[in-house]
Amino acid sequence: MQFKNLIVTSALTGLALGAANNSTLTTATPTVASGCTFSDFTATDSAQVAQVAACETAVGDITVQGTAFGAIDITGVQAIYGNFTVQNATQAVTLNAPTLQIVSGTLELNANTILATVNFAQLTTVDTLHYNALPALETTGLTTGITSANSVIIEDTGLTSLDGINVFQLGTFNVNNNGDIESINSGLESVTDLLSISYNAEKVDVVLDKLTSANNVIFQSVNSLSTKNLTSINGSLSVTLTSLDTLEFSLLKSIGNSLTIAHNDELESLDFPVLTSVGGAFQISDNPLLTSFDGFGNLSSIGGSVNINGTFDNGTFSALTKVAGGFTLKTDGTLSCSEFEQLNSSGDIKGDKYYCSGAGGASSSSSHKSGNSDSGSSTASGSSASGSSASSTTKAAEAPANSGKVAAVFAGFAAIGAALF
Ligand SMILES: *[C@@H]1O[C@H](CO)[C@@H](O)[C@H](O)[C@H]1NC(C)=O
Ligand SMILES: *[C@@H]1O[C@H](CO)[C@@H](O)[C@H](O)[C@H]1NC(C)=O
Ligand SMILES: *[C@@H]1O[C@H](CO)[C@@H](O)[C@H](O)[C@H]1NC(C)=O
Ligand SMILES: *[C@@H]1O[C@H](CO)[C@@H](O)[C@H](O)[C@H]1NC(C)=O
Ligand SMILES: *[C@@H]1O[C@H](CO)[C@@H](O)[C@H](O)[C@H]1NC(C)=O
Ligand SMILES: *[C@@H]1O[C@H](CO)[C@@H](O)[C@H](O)[C@H]1NC(C)=O
Ligand SMILES: *[C@@H]1O[C@H](CO)[C@@H](O)[C@H](O)[C@H]1NC(C)=O
Ligand SMILES: *[C@@H]1O[C@H](CO)[C@@H](O)[C@H](O)[C@H]1NC(C)=O
Ligand SMILES: *[C@@H]1O[C@H](CO)[C@@H](O)[C@H](O)[C@H]1NC(C)=O
Ligand SMILES: CC(=O)N[C@H]1CO[C@H](CO)[C@@H](O)[C@@H]1O
Repeated sequence: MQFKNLIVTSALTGLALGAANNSTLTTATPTVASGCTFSDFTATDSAQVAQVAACETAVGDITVQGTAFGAIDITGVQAIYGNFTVQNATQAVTLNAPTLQIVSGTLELNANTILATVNFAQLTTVDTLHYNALPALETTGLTTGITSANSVIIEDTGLTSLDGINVFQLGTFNVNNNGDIESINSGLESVTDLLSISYNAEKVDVVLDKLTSANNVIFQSVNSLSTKNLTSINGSLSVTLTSLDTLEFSLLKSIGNSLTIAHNDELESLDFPVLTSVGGAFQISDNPLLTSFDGFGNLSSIGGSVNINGTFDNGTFSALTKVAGGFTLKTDGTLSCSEFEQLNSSGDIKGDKYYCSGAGGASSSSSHKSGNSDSGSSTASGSSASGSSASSTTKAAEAPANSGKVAAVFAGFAAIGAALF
């Protein structure tokens, strides 16, 4: 009894600290019927699943796995205080949990290769929702929808759209490698750690119009993107390998770390009208149809280095007064270097390196400018972010969009990881 109460209490505490936004569920002490406290319980046959299903409230970590079931049914279970995992149930076609409302730990569906129907009709609360390797699953089964969670990770599924994620704030929202997904539409307002939408179907349309604040943000291989309300990104923003023709962040005021816009084959215009500062590196590279980098009319400060290449006819930074790192611009369009030479000679580029090659030829200098230590703190963080984004795009470029998905996704994470230091 003592043991049981301890588990229940700690599960509830974890939930309350983590994600809870439903006082009814989180302050009530669950009544646990006898036989409903599990300790690392693994169900491999239907009788064992029935043992779980007999519990309105179950406490402990429960795993269902193996080839014994075509259907997994836990109708009757309302709350699981612990983790609930269904993995490697390779014969299961359906998972029925119509009464389940809360899983205080991780709810994970993993490597269930023919699972086609999931019923989580009343599920609203989880700490982490993780769908992985579910090629036959086309809909989430979240009818009411998740309203309270810390992390949502959806990878390698057959989902055609992602809905039912109606959470106000998440730590992690990571949707990757879902080859059939056509739309991602969420009412998320804030993502405090990582927002990553990568390598899904090329046609995926992403709508995050309620999102106002995020930390690290990765958009890779998306077809369209709407982030109308996004005003601040505390970490880095990376937009790569997309088929966007225009990239617009109409309310975005600041990016805490680096900005990377690279390998977007159809990108023709950029619009960041109110962006005033980029805390780390600034990189625009290998976007073959982008002829202008006008669109940063209010950008006054870049905390790292600038690296821009392409076929630019136009491009200006009319408000820029400080670049903490070096400056490299290569264009084979009609844009000339004169404006940037002025920026350099007026001392606004604090880094050691200045290089510009444009319509009028190339000019460069690399010197130890007095009063600037190249290992100063802000410069150092800027240049480390620059190094990591450069290596990430190099890897992405080596790996063709389809065959190298996993490697490039890891490269993206490596870049974020490095940028955090
Ligand atoms: C809980 O929900 C209410 C309204 O639905 C919202 O105002 C509040 O910020 C939420 N709290 C958390 C911790 O998400
Ligand atoms: C909390 O959960 C209870 C039981 O599911 C539900 O009736 C109630 O509407 C929920 N409250 C909120 C604020 O979501
Ligand atoms: C629940 O799952 C998470 C990750 O999936 C794991 O870190 C944690 O240890 C699990 N909880 C318990 C009590 O095993
Ligand atoms: C998954 O199931 C197959 C066949 O039953 C088995 O060979 C394999 O080891 C299982 N993998 C895991 C991770 O349990
Ligand atoms: C932007 O956020 C505000 C405040 O949350 C909201 O009223 C508005 O509808 C949002 N805009 C869009 C396009 O969703
Ligand atoms: C970003 O930083 C601001 C200021 O420190 C903070 O208020 C906000 O919650 C942060 N947002 C995220 C999503 O981390
Ligand atoms: C453009 O810049 C990036 C990052 O510095 C670099 O990796 C890439 O090779 C450059 N591309 C061209 C065509 O110079
Ligand atoms: C700079 O931002 C202000 C609003 O803060 C806006 O009115 C103005 O048009 C912007 N300037 C440019 C050049 O985009
Ligand atoms: C850049 O500015 C520095 C002075 O701050 C100057 O020494 C250097 O020659 C300039 N480089 C070019 C290519 O104009
Ligand atoms: C949008 C814009 O400013 N376009 C200009 C780009 O540069 C050419 C000359 O190189 C101008 O003619 C365009 O008006």
